[in-house]
Amino acid sequence: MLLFVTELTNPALNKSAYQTDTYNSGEPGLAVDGNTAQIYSEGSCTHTLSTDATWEVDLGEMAVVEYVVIYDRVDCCRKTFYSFIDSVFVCSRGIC
Ligand SMILES: [Ca+2]
Repeated sequence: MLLFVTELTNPALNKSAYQTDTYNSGEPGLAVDGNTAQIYSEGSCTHTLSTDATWEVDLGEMAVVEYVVIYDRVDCCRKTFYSFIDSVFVCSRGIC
C-alpha cells in the first residue's frame, strides 16, 4: 500500500502531555490544544516555574516527526524562554 500525504498533520494534537511543574494554570496540554494564541492571558499557553523544567507529549503511536514547531509567547518573556530551551528529543517507548 502506498500512502500519499498531501497535508501535514500534527500527531501531537490533543495528546496527553506532561511537564515537571506548572505555574499559574499553564497546564501542559495547552501546548498541544491546537490553539496557537501567543498571549498568555488568552489561556492557551503552558507555563512552568522552574528553570530546569521538562515538558513532553505522548503521541500514542509511532509517527514520523519531520520537525517541531514551538510558538513562543509574544506578550513578554521571549528572551527568557529561548535561554531555557536546552534540547528537543524524539523518543519511542523510553528510547531517545
Ligand atoms: Ca495552545
